[in-house]
Amino acid sequence: MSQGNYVSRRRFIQGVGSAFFLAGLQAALPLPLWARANHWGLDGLPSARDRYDLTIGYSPIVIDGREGTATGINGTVPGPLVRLREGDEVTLNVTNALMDTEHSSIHWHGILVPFPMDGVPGVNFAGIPPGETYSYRYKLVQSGTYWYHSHSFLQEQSGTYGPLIIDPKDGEPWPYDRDYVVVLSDWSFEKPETLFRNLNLLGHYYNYQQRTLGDFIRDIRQDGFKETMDERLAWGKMRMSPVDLADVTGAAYTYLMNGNSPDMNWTALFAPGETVRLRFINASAMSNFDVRIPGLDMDVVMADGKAVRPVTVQEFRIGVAETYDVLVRPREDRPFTLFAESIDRSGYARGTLSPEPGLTAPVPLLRKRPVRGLQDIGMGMMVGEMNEGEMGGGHGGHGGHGEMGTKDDPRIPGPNGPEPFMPDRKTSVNVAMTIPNPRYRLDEPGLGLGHDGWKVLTYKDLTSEEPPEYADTPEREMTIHITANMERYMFSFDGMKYTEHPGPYLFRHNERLRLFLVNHTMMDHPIHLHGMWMQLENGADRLPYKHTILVKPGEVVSALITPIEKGDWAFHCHLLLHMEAGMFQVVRVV
Ligand SMILES: [Cu+2]
Repeated sequence: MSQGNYVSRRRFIQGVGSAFFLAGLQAALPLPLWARANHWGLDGLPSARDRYDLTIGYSPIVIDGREGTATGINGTVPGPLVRLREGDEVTLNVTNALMDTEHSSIHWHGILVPFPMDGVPGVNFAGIPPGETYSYRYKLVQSGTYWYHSHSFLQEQSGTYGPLIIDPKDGEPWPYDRDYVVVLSDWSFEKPETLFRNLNLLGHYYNYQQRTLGDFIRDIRQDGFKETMDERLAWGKMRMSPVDLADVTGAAYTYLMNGNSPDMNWTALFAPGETVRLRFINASAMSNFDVRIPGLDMDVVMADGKAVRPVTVQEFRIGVAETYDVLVRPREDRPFTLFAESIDRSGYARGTLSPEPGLTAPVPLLRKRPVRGLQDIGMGMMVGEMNEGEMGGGHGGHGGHGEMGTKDDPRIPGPNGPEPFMPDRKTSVNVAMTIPNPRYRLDEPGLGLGHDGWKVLTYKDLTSEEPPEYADTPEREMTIHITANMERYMFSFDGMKYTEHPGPYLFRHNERLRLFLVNHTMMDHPIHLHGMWMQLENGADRLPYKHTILVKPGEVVSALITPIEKGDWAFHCHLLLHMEAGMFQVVRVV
């Protein structure tokens, strides 16, 4: 992890120049081998290697007959399957062939590396200038299902991502017959910069399903005039709308499964009676999904690459950047639909698990779009708690009222619970509302889930399979508040956007830290910490390891962290445009 990597990089890139640029322009096959339909899974693919050469360049992409330009890797979206082996020293040479960009980069999501290998420009390296190559070298101390993506500008949205799996050195913990990678993502023919600009103009730009006058009249009939008016005024004051589950919707996106649109129908083959491992990776820029396979139980056996005690479910929510490995055992000689519905019900990614090529199973209808109530964000009718935002003098009140008070809930750890958030003059414009009494919600599957008569995974269900490595009592507690002014498309931590230079959060090397995350917004945010694990305090006897935690509206979660590597690490919301809008910070381990 010395500066030596930079020196060797300089040496390495000498003489690279235009040869790589030409390689990037080659019109390669539109899909990499691993992502094509009708193959027999990872067994039919090359085994693990310790060296990969990846070139990020403009490449054609064809979705449902329409052609666009992607920032692919080695000419495809998603990029190549990077398959590595635990314990190996690996070399990953990444070349930036995007000749008109300032820089590109690859971040190895969830992989523990020394900080100069982590790949976040401006935080732990300088980025890869056009025409140059950066050699990432590190030793793998883990195994499981992960992914990699650009951390430069909005390149991830236009295709710079791929799966990364690490074979364990001592064999897999459970037997199975087939092994498939299932990468979920969201593609738009609009340029990512256009998506971002439109949302900055109007936070609801891609939400065509706003509530209508008819809904208003129906609500008055159901709930009475005063109740309905109070609720509408409350939402208005927060400058938010109760239907904003996702900023960018199916109106702009085609949802992809291994680079295939729903109509292209990516297909995985099985023989009846086999056990099939499906490695779900949410490589979307902005889309959380609800995944199910009608007719099949799924045993969740890994979360974020780490083995968990198997949980049998019929559905799970996967936040952006999370991974879940499931085992399924189809006995019948018939096809099954792999269905990943976007959480706002505006579209889906779809594929088929089939005993032979060319078969399809019924595709479920999209469910009704859920509407958030104020209770769903932990607000109740506490209209007085809303910050006036742009008035400049907002006082997020922190009255002691509230039946669901944090201090009274024994499931929230620590003697005091999370610290309250007090926006001041500097931060109030960035913060549309504060939640005075954040709630424990780890036993809830998420809005719109759990009412269909089948079991949906919750974070409470996750128990690590690994023996505890660290103490479960923290030496120190800190709270980070997730804040936003959605209408103005401002996203921040503790009311400060990254561009406002709030200064890094300080973690101590090898300390045992309890980090509270409090979500003061009405959206789910997948919060990702680089360089170290977060062990979610969900009451399990062995806390599950997470690199990304999907934090629900009005929720407080806590995680125990041991910062094992000194250096600067990124900490951010993994909704790409939220990160771009300011929900990003540096964690400095000293
Ligand atoms: Cu976010």
